[in-house]
Amino acid sequence: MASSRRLDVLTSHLRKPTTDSLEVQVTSASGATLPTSYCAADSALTAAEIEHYARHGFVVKRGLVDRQSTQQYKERFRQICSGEVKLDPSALIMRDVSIARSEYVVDEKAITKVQNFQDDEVLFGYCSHPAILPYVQAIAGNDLMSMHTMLLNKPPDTGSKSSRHPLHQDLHYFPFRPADRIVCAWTALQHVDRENGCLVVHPGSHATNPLLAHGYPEWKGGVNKMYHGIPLESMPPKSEMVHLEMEEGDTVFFHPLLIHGSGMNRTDGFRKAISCHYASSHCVMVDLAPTQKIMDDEVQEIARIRLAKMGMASAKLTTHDAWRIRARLVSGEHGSLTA
Ligand SMILES: O=C(O)CCC(=O)C(=O)O
Repeated sequence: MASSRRLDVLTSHLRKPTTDSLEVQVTSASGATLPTSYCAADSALTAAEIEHYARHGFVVKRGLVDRQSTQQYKERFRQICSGEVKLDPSALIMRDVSIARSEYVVDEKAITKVQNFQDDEVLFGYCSHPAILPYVQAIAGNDLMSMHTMLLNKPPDTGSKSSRHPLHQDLHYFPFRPADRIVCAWTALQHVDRENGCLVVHPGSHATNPLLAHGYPEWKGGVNKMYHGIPLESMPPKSEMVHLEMEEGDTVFFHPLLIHGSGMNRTDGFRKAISCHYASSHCVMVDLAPTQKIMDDEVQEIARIRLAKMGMASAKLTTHDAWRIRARLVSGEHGSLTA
């Protein structure tokens, strides 16, 4: 959907009388038209917050997730790192390129990201957290799947600058549409600021950009696996970037076309956050655009390695299957996404 149309659809809800829910027709990237509901009427977001999301592509809710939960997620992460808790083989444990190369790696210092924790009951509690879900429903509708889960543990930079996360749009990673029915919730598990590499966003970029071509940036100190970025010529001016400094429990909800990333961690501590990407269960799977081929290839490569480790070297998994098996219903009913 063209960006101006996307803004129109979102802002039109502000003008609607408050009926229970609104059916809108959304055309997916594959050309299919599907009905989705947008629950502005009884939304957890205020009209001002919806407008902020529509215009800027993100909205921050302060103190949204309680401290007991944030502490629980951090403790679970510690248990995973120490080996006390073993994750299901579908979970993906990532290490920083520069740290993974170094000789001495202990405990949680080794692990920079845990992805696909949908089968861990403690971490997955975040995805269905009662404080988070109403906001996600306000943006993507009541029938919701969690699609991608991450606990991020940005390490102190070793000097290589590899702790940076290049500017990117999350939609690059996803083979489902429409983009307006996908949203990320990202919660700080501690104080985050420019020193330890908070999120940095380009407000409004979700409305002014299509899905851009992504690739590995040419960084001398190395780039972490799957840290794809937008090309230099599409980089927003630095002066327009906004750093999201947050406290433990603060949560930002953002659009999958929003250009964002995070800076280097210049402190001695690890910077922790937890996130989940949600999609309406009425989204549809699409063929990845030619601009997303790098992503398709890497998903296939990881699937091949995983299947081989599980003794199923001859099995085949399509990119769509790889997404479907990690999708979990978190509210409402199943739809076309997992059909
Ligand atoms: O938490 C971060 O440092 C950045 C995370 C992010 O942008 C992502 O994983 O898409």
